[in-house]
Amino acid sequence: MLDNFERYPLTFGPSPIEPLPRLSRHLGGRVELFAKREDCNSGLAFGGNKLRKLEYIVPDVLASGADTLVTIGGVQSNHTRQVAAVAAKLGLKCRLVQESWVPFPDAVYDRVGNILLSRVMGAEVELVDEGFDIGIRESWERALADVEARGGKPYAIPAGASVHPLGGLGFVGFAEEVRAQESALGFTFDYVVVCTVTGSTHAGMVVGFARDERSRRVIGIDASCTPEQTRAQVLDIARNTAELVKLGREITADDVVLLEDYAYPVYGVPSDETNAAIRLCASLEGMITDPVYEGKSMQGLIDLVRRDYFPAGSRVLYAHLGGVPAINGYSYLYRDG
Ligand code: 5PA
Repeated sequence: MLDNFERYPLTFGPSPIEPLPRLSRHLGGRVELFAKREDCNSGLAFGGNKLRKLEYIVPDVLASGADTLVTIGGVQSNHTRQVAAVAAKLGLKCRLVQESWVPFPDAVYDRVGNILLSRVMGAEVELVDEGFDIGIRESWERALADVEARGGKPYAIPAGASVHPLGGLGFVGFAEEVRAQESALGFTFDYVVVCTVTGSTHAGMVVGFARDERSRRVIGIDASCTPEQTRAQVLDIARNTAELVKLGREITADDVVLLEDYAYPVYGVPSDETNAAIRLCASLEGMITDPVYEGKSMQGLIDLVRRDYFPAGSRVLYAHLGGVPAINGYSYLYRDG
């Protein structure tokens, strides 16, 4: 589906799929759980889902002649960290707008984890006192104008690289990659579970899995806590991406499954149930998930298995999208494990 698009490799190659036998057994053994490890997909600053998206955006960056990547996220954004790594790798400058999306009081929240890594990689970090919103932000537009005013040539990457016209392609590729891995494994997955916030990860999967009519088998777990906006953005990106790759059929609201039950209390703050899921998965599988994104989709996965959402015998693929560095910003929560 992606043969006509240029790709600049930033990842190691296909990310591994591994079984989660102890977690599967612990949850009753009726379904078989697997993880696709996008969290260790690259040597660039710990990797993650944005690198897969950026592989299809970098050719456009290089063609544009820009000298500065400009993007936006919360203080502990994984996306901004991955953009900083790509800028370093390409020899470009990087300007990051980091807004106060998460009302979290940890004393070192703006010093450790992702933001620390971005600073070490040489990005110019600007802290802005604005709340959570996945839309286009004034602060980001100001940063773009500022780079220009200083004589630079900015390249604009929106939050999560999502509403960029090429933002959905990377996870169309994810579906193609899963299909190839399925033929090597000798079976297919019945469901894919994915964390959804700015939308292009989920949207790319919807389009990629539409090819074998599995869009509705992609179970999005909302972590934005603004699910209406997230659902609309997933649908929008999926429609545009389907057109771009000439899917040959319309994507409709029916293709997008987004569960809203796990994002509480608010974006970026884990509930007791999220923390229990993080601890359970870590202690049974040694697989770490974070309190903002993957902990919430892990909570969703565990709850759905317990509630028999997946028919007995199902094989369920959990897309682990990365994000672990942020856990350092939550040190007080996990001081006793
Ligand atoms: C993020 C996003 P989408 O934004 O493509 O829906 O992906 C959700 C997601 N898991 C899931 C992890 C680890 C993520 O980092 N992160 C954002 C960030 O600024 O880091 C874009 C919000």
